[in-house]
Formats: sequence, structure tokens, C-alpha cells
Amino acid sequence: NKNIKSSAAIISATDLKKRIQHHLNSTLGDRVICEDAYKNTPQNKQAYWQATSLALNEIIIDKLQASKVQQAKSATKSINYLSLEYLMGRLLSNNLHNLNLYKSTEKALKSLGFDLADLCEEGADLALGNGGLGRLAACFLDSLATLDYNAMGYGIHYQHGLFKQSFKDGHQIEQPDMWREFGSPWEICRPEATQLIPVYGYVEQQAQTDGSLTSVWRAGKMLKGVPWDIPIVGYNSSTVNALRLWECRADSAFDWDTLNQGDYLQAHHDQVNAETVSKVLYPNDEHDAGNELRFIQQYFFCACSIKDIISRYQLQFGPLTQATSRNFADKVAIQLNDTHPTIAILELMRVLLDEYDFSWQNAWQLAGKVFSYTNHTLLPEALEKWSVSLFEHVLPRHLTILYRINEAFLNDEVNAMWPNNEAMRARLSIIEEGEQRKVRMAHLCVITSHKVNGVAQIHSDLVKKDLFPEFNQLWPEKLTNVTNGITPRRWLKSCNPLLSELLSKHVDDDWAKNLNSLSSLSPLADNASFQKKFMAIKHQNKVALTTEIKTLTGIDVSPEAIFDVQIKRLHEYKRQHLNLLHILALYRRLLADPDLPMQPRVFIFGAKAAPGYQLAKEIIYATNKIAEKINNDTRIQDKLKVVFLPNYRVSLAEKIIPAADVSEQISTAGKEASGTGNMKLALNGAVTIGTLDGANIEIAEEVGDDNIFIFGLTVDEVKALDIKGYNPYHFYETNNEIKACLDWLDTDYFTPGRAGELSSIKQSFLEGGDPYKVLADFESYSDAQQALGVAYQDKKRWAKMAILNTALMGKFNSDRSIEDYVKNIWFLTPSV
Ligand code: 26Y
Repeated sequence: NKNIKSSAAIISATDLKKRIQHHLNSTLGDRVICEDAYKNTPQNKQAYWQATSLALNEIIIDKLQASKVQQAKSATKSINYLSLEYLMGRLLSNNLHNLNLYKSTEKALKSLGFDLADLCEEGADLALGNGGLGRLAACFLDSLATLDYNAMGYGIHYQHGLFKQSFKDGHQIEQPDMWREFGSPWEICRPEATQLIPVYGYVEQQAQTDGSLTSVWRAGKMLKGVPWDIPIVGYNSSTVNALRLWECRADSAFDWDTLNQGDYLQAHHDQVNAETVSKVLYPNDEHDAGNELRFIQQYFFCACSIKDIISRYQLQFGPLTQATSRNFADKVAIQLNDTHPTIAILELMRVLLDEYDFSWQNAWQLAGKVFSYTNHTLLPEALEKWSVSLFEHVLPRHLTILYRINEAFLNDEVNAMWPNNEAMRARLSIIEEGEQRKVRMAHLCVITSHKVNGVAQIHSDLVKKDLFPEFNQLWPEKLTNVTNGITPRRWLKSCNPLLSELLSKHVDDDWAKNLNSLSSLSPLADNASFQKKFMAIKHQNKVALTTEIKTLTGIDVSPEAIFDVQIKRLHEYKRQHLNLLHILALYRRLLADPDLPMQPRVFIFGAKAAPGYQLAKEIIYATNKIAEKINNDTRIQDKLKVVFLPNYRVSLAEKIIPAADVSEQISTAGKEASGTGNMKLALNGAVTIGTLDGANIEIAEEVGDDNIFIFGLTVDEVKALDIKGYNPYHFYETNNEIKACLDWLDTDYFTPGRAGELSSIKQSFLEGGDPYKVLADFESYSDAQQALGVAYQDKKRWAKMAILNTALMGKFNSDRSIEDYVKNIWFLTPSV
């Protein structure tokens, strides 16, 4: 096994150079003009990036094959991670770091006249996700391979990932993402593993010879699922796993068949065109839009994945039968990344019942052993509910199975605990009754799974207490916590090379694997010379970001200012508008007293708004307009700058995070399940200003109260306020600063000649009832910002805080999260 590990390490720069040249000359069809003068044209850089990636992928594929052999030999249990989203970002730099080939590739490219870091910028982001949930899946894949677990990620091969964002006169414009317009060097098509997926049609009751009735599904259409594998390279491990993404195509043979039966119009009535199924990632997060195509996306990918899991199992362990079903559960675990892949439960049941002749009891038992579910949100608007009529139309057979699961659950489990309690039956039923009957996907997940986890301690507590209290009563062992994590490979080693090098000089252990070892830096937090080195690196990273800001926005900022960063999807609950309100207050204070003693500040935003989320888009517009005014106001002597970086995505995060001084984690307490950006920023030495929400609480526990700025209402205080009745007008009427800033939004000060353009934000606070308690938390936030500004001016104090944040993030290594899943939920052993 040692051999597999070292096989990559022995590849020399000379060898790599040959491999790159080979791909330039043959695979890419001699695309490069090889005279020195032409070397750094955009076309050449693209070609060299592609050739380098192809050369690397060849090495990776060798390891992928070796891993498969090793995994088969060790006969280890596999984890199959089902997720509609994977925010992978770019792969070149990370793959090189994980294989320990960065230095030699750098050397190889240098001899060819190219800079590796520069070439890495050529790759498109794999943006097959919206935000936190999708990025978490990507971090988990990295950790699983690093820890030598046998894992497969399953998802959709979207033709277009998350939209590209630009600003036009301050407004968000969405453009299609073209990540694989000309293919991607990392993908391997696997036509041999194509799956056929029935959809639509009707269920027929068929009499058996013994007189019983069986349900037979006569499908109305066939979809074809073609898998594309992206290798997932472990860090300094021998494992390469795969992310298997399904592309949807029409099954022409089937359509031809229906055509010949004369059912052409019938078969095509109301039905989606196959290619559209994997065409585009839905850009909503935390808001369920609920339409047919999204539903078919979910089903399509679940069905392909379940069939693939079973066929991989059978290939290795032999036929799946009732007699061997225990073995299946010993070898296969399936994790549902939120409720989006819930249909996998119904599909597994259907396949076992209809295709493998399982009894109901056996099938249901197996499903319970195999599935577990992660909840990522408490927001009611994000909890998926699909209408029964849609189910009936698209998946009639699955609906009958769902009804039977529900019946058994209500009659056996609910009735045993709460006998003849109609109200409780209605509350817990998978079906929500009403004018439109709906399927509560989360209920199906909880009822089926052997474990259900939240993603940070407080969130998991709230899942038990507020979201599923009855389920928790029924099954006290089922609901549990796994605090999220991030991979230190991408979020420190690869994105912050200067800091990485410094850390490696002072920490004996390989911190990129054992992140806890960074705690040995704690004694150095007070050491003047270490402080100087640490802060010099922060400064250098800020200089680099300054250049990036200039390129992307034309705005000049000074690296001497505090870089205060809020980067995440745009949502009212995340409260970018609290940040904005405070910026208005600072601006107002500066106008009143231009000599106000204050460390210059740059407020940096990065955020995409869901295209249909009106208020979120207006907050972007307002931020851009306010930024324009502030950045050009000479009266305030550059003490305040506001930058909204367009097209926030993984690769942009990798540039912002190493340069951040302050991390804004300011959600209303109880609303942010965990957050993971908070971990990335703290790991890179940014100090958090945040509420007691999500993983902020655990970050505060790790770094200590002196090294974080906590403000605002707690979860219990928010609840109490809701019970008492929250009146935002109170704050508007009693706090002059709030009143002045909100009234400012009604004027044309920021939008000359167009008064009222920013009024909707004020309205959401007042007539809208301020659902996220922005006004209630404003003063406390403003005080915390004030304290933070004072702390920054004490250079030693700040350096100490920053260092301790980096040193004490060990807990948030995604390797730790994965080990938690392994011990409590998946029960895996490493294959090596
Ligand atoms: C139903 C559909 C519209 C939908 C699509 C995407 C609903 C939700 C989402 C995405 C949710 C998400 O990203 N949640 C975030 O998950 C992170 C990882 O656990 C958490 O850190 C973060 O707090 C949570 O908001």
C-alpha cells in the first residue's frame, strides 16, 4: 500500500514536463504556437492549463484504478453521498497539493516559460452548487479520500452550474455558467454504467397465480442517465475516489417504441424533454420553489444512483436477495444531503419490492439500515414539500409505496405512543392535508433513517426541540449532531501559501492533515517576532487582494485599512443589510465629524442573490449605490470604502479569505444552521464579529471570548421577543441614528434624481415587521464594531487575536466531521 502512496511522489519535474508536452502535441492536436514570443497569450495559457490538467489526471486515474482494486480487496463498506449540489471550485491546484506534486509541476512549467499559480487561474470553477450545502459536500469528499474511506459522491452533471453574476448600474445580472463548453480535462465518461430510468405512466394491479395482487408500473417515458466521473484525490493518502455525476439524455429507442404504438401525443403530453433534466442547477437556496422539472431532476439522479449502488454491490459481492440483504446493509451506507435526494428512499424500496422480490418487511428494514439524513436548515420556507398530485403524475408507483410507509408509521409507531390521537397523526403524517395535499419530504427522511443529524450543536438542539420534538420523543437516539468542518487543504494550504509556509516552519506535525497540531502555535501568539511575521503575511495577502479589487471594480483601497468581509449567499436572515445599515451609520458619523478618530475600513461583500428573490437583489443594488457615493466622497478622507465584488464563487473566496481581517457572521440567532465561511475565515486569521448562532458558538468556545466579538440577541432572547411581540418601530422611533439612516434610504442621496429606489429595505424593517430583527440587534452590533476598531489599533493585541484564531480552529477540520459520521452513523473502516 505504501507503493501506491509514493507512486505520485516519484514523478519528477522532467517527467511532468514530458507528459505536459505530450498532451500539448497529441491530445490537444498541436494547439500551441511554440515560439517564445507567443507563449503568454490567453490561448496558450488555456492550452497549457489543459495539458497540465490532462497530464495530472492521467496520474490520478492510475491511482483511481489502484484504489478500486484496494477497496475491492479490503471489501470495506462504502459511503454513498447523495447531493444535488457540489461546489468543487477549481481542481488543478488542489489536486497538485494533495498529490504532493505542486513543486515539481511548478518547476516543469517554469522551464516551459509558465507560472503555475498563473495557469491555475485558467480553470473554470466547477460551480455545481449554490452555497454552504454544496461546498460542504465538496469538503467531505476531500476528507473521505484523505482518510482512505471507500466513498462515492453522486450528483447531477449540470450543463450550466450556478449563474455568473455581473452588475449593471448596480443591479445583479445573471448569465449562464459555461464550465464545460469545450469539455473538462477532469471528467471520465462511463457509458458502460448508463442507466435507464422510467418516469410518468400509471400503476396497474396485476393478479398473481396465488390470487394476490401486485402493482406493476407502466412507465410513460424512459430517461437515460450517463455517468461522468470526476476523480477525488486524497491528501497524502493512497485513495482516489470518484464523484459520479449523471447526465440526462433521451432514450430514443423507447420513444420510438411509443411512437409505433400510436401513443405519440399521449406519451409526450405534458412531459419534459430529457436533455432539460440535467440542463441547469436551480439557483434557489433556502427557498423551495417546487416545480416539476426540479422534481424530475431529483428523481432522475436518485434513481440512477440507487441502480448504480446496487450494481456496484452485486459486481463485488454477488446477487442481492432477501437472504443476502444483511450483507448489503453491512457494505453500503447512503447519506442524504438534506431532503433533496429523499426520493432515493422510495426508489430503493421500489427496486427491492418490484425487481428483487423483497417482502415489505425486509425492504423496509434494509432501507432503515442504509439511509441517514442531514438537516441543514430550520427555515420553514426551505423545507421541501411536493404536491401529491405531482407525485401521482410523475411517480405513481413511488406514491403507493409512500402511502404504505406512512400507514405503517401512523398505525404502528404513532398509535403506540399516542393512541387514537388524531391531532398527532396529522402532525406527524408524511402527508400534509389541506386544499393541496403535500408530501413532507423531511418526515419521510426522519421516519426511514437510522440517524438524522444537524450541522452544529445549537442547530441540532433546535432540530430536536423545535423542528422534530415528537420524532425525538419517538426515537430518542435518532437525532444527533455532527458539527460541520472545512478541508484545511483547500482553505489554507492551497489558498494561502505564504501562511502555510510559516505554519509549517513552526509546527512539527503535518497540520494539513492534523489541524489540531496548530494549537502548538498558541504560545507564539504573544511572541513579537512571530506576530510580525504573521501580520506581514496578512498584509501581503491584503496587497494582493487590493490589486484584485482594482481589477474587478476599479476601486482603490488601502491595505492599511481594516478588511472587513462578508461573503455568503444573499439572504435576509444572514443580514447583509445589518452590515449595510452600520456602514450608513459610520458614514453619517464621519460626515458629522470628518476628524472622527477611526481606523480606515474597507467593507468587502461577495454574494449572489437567487434570481427570483426581489429583496435580496434590492440589497445588492442598495449596497452598490451606497458604495458608489461613499467611495467618491472626498470629505471622509478614504476612511470608509465599500466594495461589492461581482461573481462571488469558490475561486474568489480563495483570494478574499487569506486577506480578511474581520469575518462578518451576523445572522439572526437560530437561523444559520452552522455556517462554514466562518471557519475558513478564522482559520486564515480573521477575527469574527458574530452572533451566538450556528458554529459561531463553537468557534467562540475554541478561541475564547477575548478573541471574538459576540453581539446581539441569543436564540432564547429572539424567541422571547417573538412571544412578547416584536415592534421594530420602537427602535426606529427611539434611536436617532437608526431613524436617520432609514430615512436616508427614502431620499435620492444615493440614487440622484430617483428617490425611493432604496425604500424597500426600510419598508422591510418597518411595515414588513423586520422578520430577522435587524433593528433590535443594531445597537449591540454597532458597539461590537466600535470595540473591534479599538482592538485593531492595538497592533499587538490584534496580532495575538488573529494568531489564536488560526491556531485554535483544529476542531473544524472536515476530517473530524467525517470521523464523527464514521463512528456514529456510517460505521466504516478505511480500505488501506
Ligand atoms: C429546497 C431547495 C430550494 C434548497 C436548495 C438549497 C434548499 C436549501 C439549499 C441550501 C441550503 C444550504 O446551503 N444550507 C447551508 O448548509 C450549510 C452546510 O451545512 C450550513 O453551514 C449553512 O448554515 C446552511 O445555511
